[in-house]
Amino acid sequence: KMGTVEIDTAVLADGAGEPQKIKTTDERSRFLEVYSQLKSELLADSKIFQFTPESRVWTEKMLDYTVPGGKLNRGISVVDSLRLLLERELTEEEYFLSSSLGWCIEWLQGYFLVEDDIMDASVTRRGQSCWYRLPKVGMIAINDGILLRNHIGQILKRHFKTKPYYTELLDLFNEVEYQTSLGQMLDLITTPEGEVDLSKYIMPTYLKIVQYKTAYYSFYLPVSCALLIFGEKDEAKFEAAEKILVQMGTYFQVQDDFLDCYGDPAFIGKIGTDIEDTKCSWLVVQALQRASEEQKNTIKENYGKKDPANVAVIKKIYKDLNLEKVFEDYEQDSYVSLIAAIEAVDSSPLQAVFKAFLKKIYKRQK
Ligand code: GPP
Ligand code: MG
Ligand code: MG
Ligand code: MG
Repeated sequence: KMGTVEIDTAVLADGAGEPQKIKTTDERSRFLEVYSQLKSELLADSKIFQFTPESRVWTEKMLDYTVPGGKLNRGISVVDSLRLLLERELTEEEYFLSSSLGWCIEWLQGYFLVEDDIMDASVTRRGQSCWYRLPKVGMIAINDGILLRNHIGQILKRHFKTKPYYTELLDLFNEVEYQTSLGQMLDLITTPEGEVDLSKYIMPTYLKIVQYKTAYYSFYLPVSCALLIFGEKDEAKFEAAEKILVQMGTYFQVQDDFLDCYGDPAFIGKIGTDIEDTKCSWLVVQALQRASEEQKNTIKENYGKKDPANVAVIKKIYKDLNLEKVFEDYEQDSYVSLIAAIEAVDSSPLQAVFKAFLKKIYKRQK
């Protein structure tokens, strides 16, 4: 189902001419084969650790539950980006390397989501119960997240140790994880338990949170991974990528905040908790910019409460303020300004990389 918007066949220009859905399914299953290989390698006994039968079963279940079940946009983008940078089809080795880095990003995402769902007290994720909510898992999920994070180092060591860009790669993953945890900190300390402080929900704070908690790992990281495999040395290319991809990641998180309230849980695979969790969401920031004094008081009294009746009051105010239309306009404006920024980049392969990424997320429904 998710295959319909994923791959820009025109940009890929592989000339095979088969229907897009089949191509996308193939792309996904080829990518998943690499997951199976990386998983088997991690589950094999090594100098570091001899698995007991129980621990091997636990790890395999945990991986299958937390790593491959998402849209795989971030991971597959490494492969797509490398293909666009090289302007040709990938060799077996290039495919394997780029998809392995893609999987490292999916592992990182699995780790973030396992921990984020605990912190946000979320209930569902990717159409199933959050990992920590399974009765047998509970707080073991905290350590499972730590394991996922450490699997990345193992994968990188196994497959990239001899590459000239190994140090840069390790540094990139470390830097981006640090940035994401800084963003997560801002997200969490802007929403303390108890008294709701509406003065915190302003656009500069919002932009800083989302740039750090989402944009770096979701957008800058996949493209930077592709640039490293490609052998890019020019720092200016990475900087151009950062500038545009942070902007794109901001747009992506605004969509995430919008879908938290307006998305269909059955389709987006998760139940929104931003209102209950007092989050500095794009919607509440927009609402406060438009609310009357009376509406502001109502927001203050009802935001951040678990009771569905309070949540409904907030959603009613969003409706009265016509935030759906505000979002529609924002989406349009973001697209126009991103395209303009992309067209100002002085490298056409890089432009193609950015456009392919934008195409995957523009007007997404999940
Ligand atoms: C997503 O925000 C943010 C992350 C997944 C980063 C977590 C970082 C850590 C260091 C654990 P979100 O809570 O809005 O995402 P979702 O809506 O998917 O729960
Ligand atoms: Mg969350
Ligand atoms: Mg969160
Ligand atoms: Mg969210």
